Amino acid sequence: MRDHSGKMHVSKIKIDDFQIGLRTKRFGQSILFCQEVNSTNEWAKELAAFGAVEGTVAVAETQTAGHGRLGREWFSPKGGLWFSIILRPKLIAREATKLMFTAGLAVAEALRKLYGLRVETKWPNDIMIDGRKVCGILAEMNTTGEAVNYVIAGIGVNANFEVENRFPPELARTATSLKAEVGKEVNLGELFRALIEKLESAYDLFIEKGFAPILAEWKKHAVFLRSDVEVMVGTETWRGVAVDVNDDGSLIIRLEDGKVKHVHDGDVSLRSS
Ligand code: BT5
Repeated sequence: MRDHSGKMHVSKIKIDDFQIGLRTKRFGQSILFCQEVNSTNEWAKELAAFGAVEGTVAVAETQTAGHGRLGREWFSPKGGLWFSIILRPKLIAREATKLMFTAGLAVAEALRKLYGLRVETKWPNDIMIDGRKVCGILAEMNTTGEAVNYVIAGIGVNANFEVENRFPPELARTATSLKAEVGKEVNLGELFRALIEKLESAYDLFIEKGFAPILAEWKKHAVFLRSDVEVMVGTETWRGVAVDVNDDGSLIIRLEDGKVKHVHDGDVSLRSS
């Protein structure tokens, strides 16, 4: 297999496992693999700019510069599932963040169904198991004026590695992997196919019926709701109760002084009482 930089590598990913038996109409009909890339989101942006069709997926075995929101580092060792999918929704820019919830719902449902785990959604883009992050989602868009040209939905799942061996200690305390939660290595091809199938069905639901049914399902997995939380927004920290997620995707918190605040971007952590 030839990687993104043109070098030949033998991959641990079994490519056929990813594609054969995939029950989708558009998503994953075209899949590009490489052993190592800076970021599958950056790679997918290039593919989208060259006209790659909706549903095209870029997968890598490792990322050297995987990133999260605000350019934060995303650790992407071998054994994880790191991929990005190109979406071309007819949306205006401010609607595109709803795709992050759509993808989050798809991931939570796929992991629940495959492994029977109590998988949770946490605002805005985290997938958690027992309070630890197992997956992060990054939606990045390209626009002309208000119109969205394409959205790259990047999904990173800690699959077959031990976080204790691969992550710095403070991150190992807040992260987990499927291997740790399931008690054995998972089949990456089966996981990928389940994720892509759920992503297509959730995306189609969003496009046909709008955000309401997605958000309603997403909230069913959102264990952090009605809990005491701390929300970091830039350098500010807000404390209160996470009351709800609004239909524009913002988090509604009731602050300790009783005032209600809508937060559009930030990081939530649960406060132990
Ligand atoms: C995210 O950002 O959670 C989005 C992560 C998206 C990663 C995928 S992998 C495929 C595609 N290619 C990319 O380059 N990105 C996407 P955010 O909410 O900003 O969270 C980032 C924070 O999560 C970091 O600051 C760390 O604290 C923590 N973190 C980093 N790597 C992690 C990991 N592998 N597992 C759990 N937590 C991690």
